[in-house]
Amino acid sequence: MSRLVYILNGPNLNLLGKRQPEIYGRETLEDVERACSEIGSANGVQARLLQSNHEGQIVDWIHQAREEAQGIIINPAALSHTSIAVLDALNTFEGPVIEVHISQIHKREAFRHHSYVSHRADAVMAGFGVNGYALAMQHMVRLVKE
Ligand code: DHK
Repeated sequence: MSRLVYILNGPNLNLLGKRQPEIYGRETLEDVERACSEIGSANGVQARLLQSNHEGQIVDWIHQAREEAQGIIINPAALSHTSIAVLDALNTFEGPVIEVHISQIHKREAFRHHSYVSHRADAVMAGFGVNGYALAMQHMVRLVKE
């Protein structure tokens, strides 16, 4: 049976590669999608990367994932630090959830140190740059095949 993993991205990540490259690097979400799809297809797992600047859209995609995905990788971006709605939505999802932060949020401003999403995430990546998505995908393919 083929497996599907959602890779959800929150506000401002559409500008990845252009936005504050000294923090987030020069690679784009398209590069992330390519890297994760390669890892997925080598392991019989499909990756679907989605990005929105709107909290409700992220919530709706998590509900959609309940119906068709076996795992979620999520970079909630600023919603990490503010959104109980995203946390509640993830709590309705039964499969594995991996949270990704491109930057090392614990080294940054205090308001970035707490993530609501971490209350649900089974694993958290921070500070690996965009490679954090690929590392998360490598782990996720193992989890969804178990
Ligand atoms: C991305 C953002 O947009 C910030 O709001 C977070 C996160 C950190 C990241 O490192 O990927 O605080």
